[in-house]
Amino acid sequence: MVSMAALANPFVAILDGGDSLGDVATTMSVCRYSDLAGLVADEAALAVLVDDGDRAVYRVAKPASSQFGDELRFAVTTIESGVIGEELHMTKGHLHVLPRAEMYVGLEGLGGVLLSDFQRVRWLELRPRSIVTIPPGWAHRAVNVGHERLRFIAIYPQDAGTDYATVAARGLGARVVRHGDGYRVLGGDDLELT
Ligand code: M6P
Ligand code: ZN
Repeated sequence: MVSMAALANPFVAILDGGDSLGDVATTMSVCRYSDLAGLVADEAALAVLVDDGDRAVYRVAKPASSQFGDELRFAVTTIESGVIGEELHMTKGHLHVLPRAEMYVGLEGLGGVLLSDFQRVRWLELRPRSIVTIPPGWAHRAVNVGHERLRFIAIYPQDAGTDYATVAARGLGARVVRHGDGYRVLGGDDLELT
């Protein structure tokens, strides 16, 4: 039997529509334009935005970290609406270090998730009440394609780990750009975009 000392405490978090997780101790991280250097198609457009106040592109609220590797964790991510040149606001994107899955549950706004296993690229729309599944081995990036903020919950194993270097070096094989009032996914020639 597992000793009592080894068990984490169950808890409930209540989303209030803002960044609060109710009574749960929360850590917030903020990603600004400057944090997206090296990841966007139009670095010159990014430099202008960095000089012009370097606003936050997205923020992530998580319960304060736990020490147990076999727990599930969650994060609430809010991506503001906007573009960098033509490219829509997005997360940095990462691959899990371990072969771990993740799920995104849409709360507000219109967006999508770009996924790549470095052979194939997938684009899955993320809207309120959508559940996007990210299998192990697929790098992933969320994109806000709407005109309001995009907010979603991510649920993943605590020990998944985030490898940013692979996505920075190889990209995700596609970019999501504003097209009229909507958007378009531009895929690389050598990749199957489905
Ligand atoms: C989701 C989850 C988090 C991630 C966040 C921002 O909430 O996937 O684990 O940190 O999006 O994405 P990134 O880490 O790629 O900046
Ligand atoms: Zn992830």
